[in-house]
Amino acid sequence: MFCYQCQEASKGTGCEIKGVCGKTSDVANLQDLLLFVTKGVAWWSQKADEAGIINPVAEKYIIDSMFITITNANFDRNKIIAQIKKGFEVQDSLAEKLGKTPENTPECAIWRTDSEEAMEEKSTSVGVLSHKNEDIRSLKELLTYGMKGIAAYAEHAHNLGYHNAEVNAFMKKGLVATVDETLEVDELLPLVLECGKYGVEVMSLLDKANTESYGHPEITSVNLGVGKNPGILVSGHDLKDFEELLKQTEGTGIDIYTHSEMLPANYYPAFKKYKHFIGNYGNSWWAQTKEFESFNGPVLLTTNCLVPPKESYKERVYTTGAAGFDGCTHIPERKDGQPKDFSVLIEHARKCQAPTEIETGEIVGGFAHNQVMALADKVVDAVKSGAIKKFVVMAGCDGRVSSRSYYTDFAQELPEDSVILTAGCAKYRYNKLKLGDIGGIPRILDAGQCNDSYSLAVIALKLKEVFGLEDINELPIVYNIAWYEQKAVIVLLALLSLGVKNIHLGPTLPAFLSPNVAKVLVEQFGIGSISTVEQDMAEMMA
Ligand code: FS2
Ligand code: SF4
Repeated sequence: MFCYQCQEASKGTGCEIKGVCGKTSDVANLQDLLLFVTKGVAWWSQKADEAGIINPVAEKYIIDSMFITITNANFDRNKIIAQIKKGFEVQDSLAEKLGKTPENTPECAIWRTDSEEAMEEKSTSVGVLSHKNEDIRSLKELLTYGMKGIAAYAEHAHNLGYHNAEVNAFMKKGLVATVDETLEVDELLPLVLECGKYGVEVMSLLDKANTESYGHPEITSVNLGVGKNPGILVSGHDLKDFEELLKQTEGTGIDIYTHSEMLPANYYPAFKKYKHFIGNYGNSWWAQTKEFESFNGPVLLTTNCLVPPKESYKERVYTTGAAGFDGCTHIPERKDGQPKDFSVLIEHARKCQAPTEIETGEIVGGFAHNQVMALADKVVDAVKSGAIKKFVVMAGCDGRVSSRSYYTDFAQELPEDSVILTAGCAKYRYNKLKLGDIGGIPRILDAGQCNDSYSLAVIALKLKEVFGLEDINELPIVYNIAWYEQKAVIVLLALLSLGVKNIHLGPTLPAFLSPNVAKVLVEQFGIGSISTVEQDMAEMMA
């Protein structure tokens, strides 16, 4: 195996024996093969588009398969093998519709086997290192990881009935580009930036899907304590799953709590009306090995954010959608427009004790674009009067490494006339600090999940308009972003495509950036790493 797609890549270069995330070598290789087959599906699907053949099954397959390979999503070998086989079927059906095999068909579009052994063998030769030139490899992987992020957001939007044909078309174009051996660095770079543009598109689509389905997030005090009933804890990012579970548990005596990236579900008007929705339990994804234990009840992983569960609570872990783990019960997909059936979790919860309280109190969030715009006058006045001197975007991811305490220290050391804009799980490094407010505006404004970084961009663009500025970089906004997995890659590319410059990215720069590609990002966009809190503070607050 060789994988370097996340921030915790072993030794800062790549995992080669087993993933730091817990992914085994065979699963990592099979995920590479799944990507290979998915590229074949993209190739056939593009040909079908050219011939005017509509192929939504292929488009959904591409989204699902890419999502499955995101860090901490799916560790289930059998599920990945089944998805590879499904890919062969999708390819065959497109080939049949097209009638003949076109010339220059790439290997990923014709390779087939039924044998697991042959899959294992093939899987070792189609991974990251199959690209020999390190700059080409770097750009193709950067593009691939950006598209994995797009796939995740497209999947959530799809679940709510929202699609964007241009985003789907770009996914195919991007995937096909990764198997085009003739492309040079100067042709791949624009594709990476185009990926960022579609990142903005897909986040906008998901924002529309979420807000039209569940209302605009609003200022909310989220309870951190627990009730007396047994509960179900929901993690991951999928709001449709969350809604269906809320409906199915109403009146059952089972309470619902959010974990990690599901926290922003507390901000949506449509979910607040459920009395058995108690609040948020715990912290960001990596704290789950302790917090799932003390929760005592079943846990539903709707997407990535799964850490291989300990035996002590594994039988309480359920997966659905792109998530999967060998030995954990998987809740099947919706069929014929019917909701998913969560009754097995409900029955399980009935036999469990109520959660053990690990903290009390409240945190405040819900500052997505609509809510911030409702406060626009206040915010603009505070900037004009000098009460707010800087906005600091500290969006992105949290992770296990101890050096991420940098973000807690940075938040704590910020001058009192600065406001943090956040989204994603990075916030857990500082969202329970008492940073106070500026004239009633909290100093930490949480827009929501990682995809709600879109809200931060909307807010920035609106402020640019209000202040009559030419360039988004003239705003008193600085960016100190933390990354961990591939959704953060698309958020970063999206910000670059909007023209944002001088983003600080930490805790370390991606291992998949070759020195030359990193140099381009530094020269063209001013991307920088982080150093010490003192030094970065002096630079960013200047
Ligand atoms: Fe947390 Fe980072 Fe959300 Fe992941 S914000 S680790 O990309 O999907 O979460
Ligand atoms: Fe390693 Fe991250 Fe890949 Fe897991 S996802 S194998 S931790 S680089």
